[in-house]
Amino acid sequence: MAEKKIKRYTVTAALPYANGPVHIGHLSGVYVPADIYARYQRSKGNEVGFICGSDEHGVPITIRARKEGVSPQEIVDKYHAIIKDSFQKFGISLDVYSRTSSDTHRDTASAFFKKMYEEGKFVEKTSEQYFDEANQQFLADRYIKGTCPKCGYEEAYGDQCEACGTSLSPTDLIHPKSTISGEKPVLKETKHWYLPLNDYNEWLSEWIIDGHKEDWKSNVYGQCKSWIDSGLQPRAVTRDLNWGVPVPVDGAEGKVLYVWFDAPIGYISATKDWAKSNGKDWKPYWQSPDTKLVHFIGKDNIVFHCIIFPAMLKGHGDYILPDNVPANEFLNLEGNKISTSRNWAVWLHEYLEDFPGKEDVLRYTLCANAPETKDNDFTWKDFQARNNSELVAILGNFVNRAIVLTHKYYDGKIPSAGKFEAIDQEVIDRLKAIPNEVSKSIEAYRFREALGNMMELARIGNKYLADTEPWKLIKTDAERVKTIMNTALQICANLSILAEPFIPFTAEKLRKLLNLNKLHWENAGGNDLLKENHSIKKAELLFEKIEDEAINQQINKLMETKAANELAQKPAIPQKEEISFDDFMNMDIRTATILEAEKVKKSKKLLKFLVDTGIDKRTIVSGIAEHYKPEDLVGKQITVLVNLAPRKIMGIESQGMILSAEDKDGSLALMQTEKLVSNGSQVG
Ligand code: B3M
Ligand code: ZN
Repeated sequence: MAEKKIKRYTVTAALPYANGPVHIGHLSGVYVPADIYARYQRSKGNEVGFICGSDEHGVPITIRARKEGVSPQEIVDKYHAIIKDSFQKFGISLDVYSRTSSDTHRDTASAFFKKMYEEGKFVEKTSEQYFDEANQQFLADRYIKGTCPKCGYEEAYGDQCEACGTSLSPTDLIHPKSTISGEKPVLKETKHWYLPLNDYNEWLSEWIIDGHKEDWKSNVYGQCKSWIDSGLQPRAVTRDLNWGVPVPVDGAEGKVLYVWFDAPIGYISATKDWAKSNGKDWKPYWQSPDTKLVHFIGKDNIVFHCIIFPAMLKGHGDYILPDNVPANEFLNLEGNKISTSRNWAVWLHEYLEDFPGKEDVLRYTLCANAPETKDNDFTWKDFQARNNSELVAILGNFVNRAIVLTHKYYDGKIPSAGKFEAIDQEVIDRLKAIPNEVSKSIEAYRFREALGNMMELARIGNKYLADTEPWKLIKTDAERVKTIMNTALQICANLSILAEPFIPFTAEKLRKLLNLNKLHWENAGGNDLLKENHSIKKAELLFEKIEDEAINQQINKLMETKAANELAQKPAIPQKEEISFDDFMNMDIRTATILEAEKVKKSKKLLKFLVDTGIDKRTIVSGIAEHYKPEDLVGKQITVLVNLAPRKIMGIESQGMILSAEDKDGSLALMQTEKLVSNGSQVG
């Protein structure tokens, strides 16, 4: 295999924006497959740099900061820490998790731009862009809203209408307004540097359309082909923004590198950080032609990694190009698109808290159901089923049986194998073949298939024990059982190798149970990994059943999110008919304190109050018993409509009305003044 010669891999995983935590969509699309690949290559003995870091520049960060009323730096500090920690706990075996706000990155990105600039690789162009006069700043596309010219939606962004999906440019918007000042922006001239992608069209066409038709995934290839076929246009690589890597040339004050120019260079700067702290040379990872560079990304990043970044690398001239860009499609959650803003997601840091010790269950589910060729759906029921009927019932059960029986019959020592019968030989043949099948699938970036191959070995093991029934045979043919158990245990040892890229926590547990040092991929396939008389540890379950309760809790959490989202969408009740000033002045609303409160007998809804209105002490009956306990209300100052005609309610005369606001969901909030005032103060 040609594959064998390549010994160095630079594996990158898309840099997550540090404007929010990581969710299962990110994991299944990028980080789980990238980690499987990196672990596999390490297990093969290859040199691997598995590179990632936070993407800390760009408009999404500044928008989030503005929303939360903090600085962009505070936002990126917060999410960088959360993401880094959760990746580490989830076993994403990154060699480095760096960040694009680092000095290394600023220097690397600056130098990259500068070299290209000095060699005349950019085109300078002046154009008119929207400017917010109140704030004296140019507006990024996302900072401009207006009416969509296509569908009339009034809140369309300057780059896209989220109602109809049309991609827009800010000048397409009818009635544009700045989301910062709310004012109408004006057009103003500004100078920017463009990467003339049109000059790279022919080269990209040769490199991708002719060169990677066979080995790139069809979704990736197809997107690239359609971009290239429709003719590439120059693309601005600088922005008017005050957050990012400053454009390192004279006359570029107030300008930074476009985030999609600086972010992929982040892979290089992260590699430098890693190399520096490990006494390595970063250069071979990016500059040796014998290095295989692989970018793991989601489908929305394809154009940046397959067209723009390669054009940058080519234009710069010192770097290798990606060998493959195995982008995945998207993962949905319970039938709906994952959305950060609508909180429709399973957040990694929350999962880790809710399911301690079950990292591998999520890793397994996300890989088994990965959106490799089309969008896929994550459901909690599927998660539970994958755990209970695959991990527990097949893998866990097989390993447990093998270990328990070894202790029962041989005091925990590996028995020797005698003569192999046909059924043993068949199993051993599969054992020899499966590692290559897993390899082939991983090397073709078909991780679901690879996981399936690995699990097939566990299935074979399970079936082998069920067919040979050593627990029965032990009474009649103890010699034969030794061969069976030896073979079953060799399968366990092989599983500890093959499972490692996918479910590394389990693989480690299994190694410990088998009392084995870490084996390498090349050992896989052997039926002598456990030597005769080698002692293994007592059985411990690899997986536990997940009960309905834990699953229902997660489903309920999502239901609550859904209800909250629907409520937020629900419009306010329309305004009532107009009234005159006098109508309003006729209402006498006063502050009052609740002196006594009790339930009205035989009524679910009513509470009876004695209130001090400042004018008098009077009785009021109010229908708020479902919202408040009477004892919690005593002593509270509230507001009362005091000149409402008295009414008899359940035989009690009510002299006024306690005022409250009813929320969209039907819950109540009592109307109170902003600070305590004397009872009887008029409200108006
Ligand atoms: N931060 C975009 C994203 O999360 C981006 C990836 C950068 S990779 C260089 O979709
Ligand atoms: Zn629209």
